[in-house]
Amino acid sequence: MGFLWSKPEPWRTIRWGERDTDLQYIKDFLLDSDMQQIRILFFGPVGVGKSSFINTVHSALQGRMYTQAGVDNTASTSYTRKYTTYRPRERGSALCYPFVFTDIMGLDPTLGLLLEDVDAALRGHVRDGYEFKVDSPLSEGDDFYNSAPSDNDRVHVLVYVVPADTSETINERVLEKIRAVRRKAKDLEIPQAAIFTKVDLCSPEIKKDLTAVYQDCRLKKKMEQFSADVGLPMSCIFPVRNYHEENATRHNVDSLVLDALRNILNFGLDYLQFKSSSNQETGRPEAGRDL
Ligand SMILES: Nc1nc2c(ncn2[C@@H]2O[C@H](COP(=O)(O)OP(=O)(O)OP(=O)(O)O)[C@@H](O)[C@H]2O)c(=O)[nH]1
Ligand SMILES: [Mg+2]
Repeated sequence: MGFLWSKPEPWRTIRWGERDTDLQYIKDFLLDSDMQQIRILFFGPVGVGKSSFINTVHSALQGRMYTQAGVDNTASTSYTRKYTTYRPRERGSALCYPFVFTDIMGLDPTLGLLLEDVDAALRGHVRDGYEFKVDSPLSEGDDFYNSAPSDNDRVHVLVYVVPADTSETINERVLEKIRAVRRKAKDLEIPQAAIFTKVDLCSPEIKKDLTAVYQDCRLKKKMEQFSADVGLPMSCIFPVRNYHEENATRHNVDSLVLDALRNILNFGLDYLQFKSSSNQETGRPEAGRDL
C-alpha cells in the first residue's frame, strides 16, 4: 500500500506573483512630513548575502537586474569593506524612495567587523565611504566620524542577515556578537528584523519551487533555532532568496523579497511614529540622541 504525501499548509501567506500590488504598496509608502527617510542597516556574518539582498530589492523595484552593491563568492573575509548607503529610486523616475540601505562589512568569529563600529553606525556617527578596520574602531576626530548625526544618519531598522543554507551553521562566537549588537540596538530602541538568505540551498523542494518556502519544516526549524538563540521573535524573521545567477527578475523571487521589505519598512515607520509621538507628549529628546 502506498502513502500519499501531502504538503503541510503554508504557515504564512504570500501573494505570489502579484508584483504590481507589492510594488504599489512600496510606492505608496509615505513618511510623515517631518521625516525624510528610514535607514535600514544590514548586519551579519561574512558572505551570507547582505550585499546581494540590497541588489535583489533594487532589482525587484526596478524590474531589471541590479548589481551596484559588490558581491563576491570566494570571500573568506568580508568583501564589503566600506560603509555604503544605497538610495533606491522609483522605476523610470529620478524620485528616491523614502528609505535607504546601509551595507557594511561582515562579521567574523575572530577578526572582521568591530562591535564599536556597529554601535557608531547605529547612532549615525559613521560617514559614507568609511573603510572598516579589523584592528581599530572609528574614532572621534577621524574625517569619517560624524559627531553631530541628524535623524537621517541614524539607523531606524537593524536587519540581521543569516544563511538558511544547511551547510552553514552560525558560529557560537558570531551568535554572541549578534546578541551583543542586539543589546545595543535595544538600548537605542531600534527595531530589529532578520532575513534568512539562500533558502534555495536549504532544501531541494524550495530550490525547485520557491513557493514551498513556508511549507518546509527544515527552514522553519532553522528560523526557530535562530529566534531562540538571539531572542528575536519569529514574526520578525523573513526567508528570502537573492538573485545570484539569473539575468532577469522572476515573479516569485520578487514576491518574497518585497514581502520582507514591506514588513521591515513598517517596523521603521512604527518606530519613527512612536518616537515622534512620545517626544511630543514628554518633550524628551529622542532615544539614541547623543547629548
Ligand atoms: N544560492 C544563493 N546564493 C546566494 C544568495 N544570496 C547570496 N548568494 C551568494 O553568496 C555569495 C556572497 O554574497 P554577498 O552578497 O557578497 O554576501 P555579503 O554578506 O555581502 O558578504 P561580505 O560583504 O563578504 O560580508 C555570493 O556568491 C552570492 O551570489 C541566495 O539567496 N542563494
Ligand atoms: Mg557584502
